[in-house]
Amino acid sequence: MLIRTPDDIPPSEITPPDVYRERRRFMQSLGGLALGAALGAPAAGAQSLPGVRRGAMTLDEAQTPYRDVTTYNNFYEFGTGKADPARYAGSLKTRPWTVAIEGAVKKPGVFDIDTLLKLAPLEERVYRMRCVEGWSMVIPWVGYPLNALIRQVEPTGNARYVEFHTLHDPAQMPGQRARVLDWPYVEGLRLDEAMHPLTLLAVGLYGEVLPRQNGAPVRLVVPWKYGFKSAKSIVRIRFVEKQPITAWMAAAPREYGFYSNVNPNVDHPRWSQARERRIGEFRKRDTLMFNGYGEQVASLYRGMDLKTYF
Ligand SMILES: Nc1nc2c(c(=O)[nH]1)N[C@H]1C(S)=C(S)[C@@H](COP(=O)(O)O)O[C@H]1N2
Ligand SMILES: [Mo]
Repeated sequence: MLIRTPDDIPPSEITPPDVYRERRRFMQSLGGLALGAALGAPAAGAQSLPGVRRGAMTLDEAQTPYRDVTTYNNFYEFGTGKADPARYAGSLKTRPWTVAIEGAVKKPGVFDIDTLLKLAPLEERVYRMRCVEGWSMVIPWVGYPLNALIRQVEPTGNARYVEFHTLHDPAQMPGQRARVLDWPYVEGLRLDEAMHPLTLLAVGLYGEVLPRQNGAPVRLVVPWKYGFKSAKSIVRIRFVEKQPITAWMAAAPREYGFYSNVNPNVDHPRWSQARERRIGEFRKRDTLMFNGYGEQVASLYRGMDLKTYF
């Protein structure tokens, strides 16, 4: 994000979701490994997640093709190029995996990923995702509201914010050998934002286990905020009293604030945030306040000057 790339997206092929699914079914019936890879279908052997029900607040908008969702990524732990995560994230070991719950909670502990997967019913939630760089996607996530986990660990009265830490292991994450950010990647939310029913703990997309480049095995999805708030490959969740300093705030405090709510009226210091390019489309769209989720989240910020608290 320190690298300016808002406008250099090649218009990619649009595959309507039903055509996509049909094609995928066809290829699966063929067992078409090479063909599937060529067309950008889920990798053969990608594990589907059973028992996923349709979640609340899910969109009917056309979904960004699987290929774009899984090959055009930001995941600096694997390099700063958009194609790097898909190319290099194979070195990430997603089992065994644990998530430590720490800080101001009555029941701290370490959750195994397979326990976490069964903590609440899995839902499909189709959400808009708006990157601070000026592109957007519509992604069918699989997961459950983060508040299901938070309730289980019982935050104390001192828990006002929640920190999310990505794995720090340069052996598995070659991008961490470069000092683009002060690793590990840390993000944060106010407790009420973390408890909001829109905020997801995601473990899959397009009905399948989360690809590594998208933040396997577990990530955050906060759809009314710029994409960088949605930390990937989380190993630690810490409840704290003071507002965390996130990795992006530490790197460029004038550019990336703690809140980072999608806001077409508050520009990034180096570019406008008024419009966006939906991946797969040519004409730009107007960016919506809170990424179109204002009805659900505006009340969280009542009385706050969003230019000050950007
Ligand atoms: N750990 C970590 N999480 C991260 C990032 C990152 O570099 N490292 N990039 C963020 C940014 S800038 C965006 S836009 C989204 C992209 O998610 P996607 O690749 O699944 O679309 O992940 C966010 N989460
Ligand atoms: Mo982003």
